[in-house]
Amino acid sequence: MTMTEPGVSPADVAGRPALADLRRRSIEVRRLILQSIHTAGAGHIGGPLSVTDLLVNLYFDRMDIDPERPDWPERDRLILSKGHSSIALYAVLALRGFLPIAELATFDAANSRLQGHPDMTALPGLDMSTGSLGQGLSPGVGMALGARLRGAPFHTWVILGDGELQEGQIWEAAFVAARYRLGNLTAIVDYNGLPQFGWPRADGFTREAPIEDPGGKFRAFGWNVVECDGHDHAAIRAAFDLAETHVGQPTCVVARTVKGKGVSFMEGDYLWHAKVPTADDLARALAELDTLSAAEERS
Ligand SMILES: Cc1ncc(C[n+]2csc(CCOP(=O)(O)OP(=O)(O)O)c2C)c(N)n1
Repeated sequence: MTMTEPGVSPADVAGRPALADLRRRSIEVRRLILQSIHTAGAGHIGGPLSVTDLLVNLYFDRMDIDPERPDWPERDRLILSKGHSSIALYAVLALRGFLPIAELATFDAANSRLQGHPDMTALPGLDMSTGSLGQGLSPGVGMALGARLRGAPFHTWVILGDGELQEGQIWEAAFVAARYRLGNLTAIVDYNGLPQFGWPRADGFTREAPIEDPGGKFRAFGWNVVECDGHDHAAIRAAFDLAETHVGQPTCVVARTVKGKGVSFMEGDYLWHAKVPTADDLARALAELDTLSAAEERS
């Protein structure tokens, strides 16, 4: 397994956004997630905060996309297979210019383009409708195969939850992707170790990680595997560089993450999987992000 660690990867790279800019974007996205869920009075929160840095890195540093032409045939594709984390994707798309930031206030409302799970028929910029876990890697295989058949240069990225890896369809798709040697396909596992529930036991539920060693399992299916800290933009950048340039095999990036990342009282607490912050929770959470922001400005 290739490991990327903070400090090992190149830091700021000519022609690419500064890492500090990516970190600032991540803080802004986390603010928007918290505010939107509070306003909606509904939504998942731990998973979106977990996947934030991965999405920011993809949309601000990696993917070849154009907000003016969301249906541009040559654009890179992104499938958020863990679709319950939609608010993180909406916030990133808004900051990237695909929709007005103010529209985030409609999250999860009737007739909004921003439903609790992504609806590609409602919002330009979404490459796949998701929400029923386990189904996102299969269309990713189809897109990557289609790109090869058309001779199109785009790369397909699919974000999976580690709880989601318990779905059998993921492994059917993993098998086929390796068979077709889809080097233009990357699966990113948001490896936070916490799903919604644990496994039932006589004395209640365990809180064990839903799946052990996802990298080893993808490797056994014939994939190239890279591991990184999923909250360190330099490490994510280095891992995505390796994934995008690898040929002859699809790559799985196992990104070690923390559910609820960025808000101390939500981090690593499964109860924040889908809980709405009260006004007091929101104020405390935003104050923590302000402190992070101030530290970032000083550094
Ligand atoms: C097929 C299916 N079963 C159950 C659910 C309900 N559900 C939504 S999120 C979730 C837990 C997902 O855990 P994980 O993939 O680890 O995501 P994360 O921890 O990053 O939020 C479940 C069971 C669903 N959306 N789809």
